[in-house]
Amino acid sequence: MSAKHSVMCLSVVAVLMSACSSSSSDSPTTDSMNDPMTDQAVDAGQGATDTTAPSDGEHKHDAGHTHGAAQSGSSSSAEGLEIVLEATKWDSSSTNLKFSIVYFEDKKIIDELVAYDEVHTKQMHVTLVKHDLSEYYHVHPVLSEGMWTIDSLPLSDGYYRLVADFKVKDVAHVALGTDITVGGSPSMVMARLSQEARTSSSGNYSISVAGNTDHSTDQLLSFTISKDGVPVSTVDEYLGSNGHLVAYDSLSLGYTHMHPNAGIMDGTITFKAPPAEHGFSKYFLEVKLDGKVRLFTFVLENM
Ligand SMILES: [Cu+2]
Repeated sequence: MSAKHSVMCLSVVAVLMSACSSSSSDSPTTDSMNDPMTDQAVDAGQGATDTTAPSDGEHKHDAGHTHGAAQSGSSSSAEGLEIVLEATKWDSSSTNLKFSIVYFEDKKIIDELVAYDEVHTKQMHVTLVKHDLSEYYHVHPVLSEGMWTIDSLPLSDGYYRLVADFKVKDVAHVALGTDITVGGSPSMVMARLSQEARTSSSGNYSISVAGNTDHSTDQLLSFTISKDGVPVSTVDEYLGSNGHLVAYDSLSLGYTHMHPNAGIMDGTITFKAPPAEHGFSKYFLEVKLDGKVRLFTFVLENM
């Protein structure tokens, strides 16, 4: 990387710095990028679905780290870095989505970014959410010669927000977002959320959320997990954390990715949620229970 690139990256830190950079205690693992499907959570519908998943190998646990990024992922470029899709339109049957992260200047691509740090055991986390917030995917693409490839996903026709969440090696944590179109000419449908949904279940498990987000200060959201009505005492580590909570603002699709403040206490894991816009947000919580990653979804109104 040239000195110039480093400078550009440093300014990315200032602009897009998310609290996610606190993941430095995730030591690098041998969990490399060649097996993207092993920890792919798929929610193919409005409700939480059972997600078969994966033993995703060894992780060092960084108990007690906390991070909640301010909303991001709404811009495809920032301070010299840009996400470039191989194509913006896809068939539902498309096998692979490909993109690269590039340095650009004067509207020209200068170089591809190839040096990443692992965050939560992966160099790249991609979330795809349908604009109406009815489908959500969190996947880990494979890097080859500067190009990231996402294995095929069962996307339905419509518009999706794709957010690439990564850390430039030794520099900045960045979330870049862009939209993709699936199908010929899908209609533009946004989520019309008007009601909170504070409980979600998957199999024998159910989770309820307490707390509210605020437009001005950080707030705590507590998720209580029970199995057959009894609070659970343990959750399995997944991608180096006890839980992964991703929130989208229902109108702007602003993205926030959070991790629990500490371990599970009395069946509850707690997240610090940064300020959010007024209105409704949808939350996608992935937790690993009895060896299986499950997805739970919630709707909260921001106060
Ligand atoms: Cu996460």
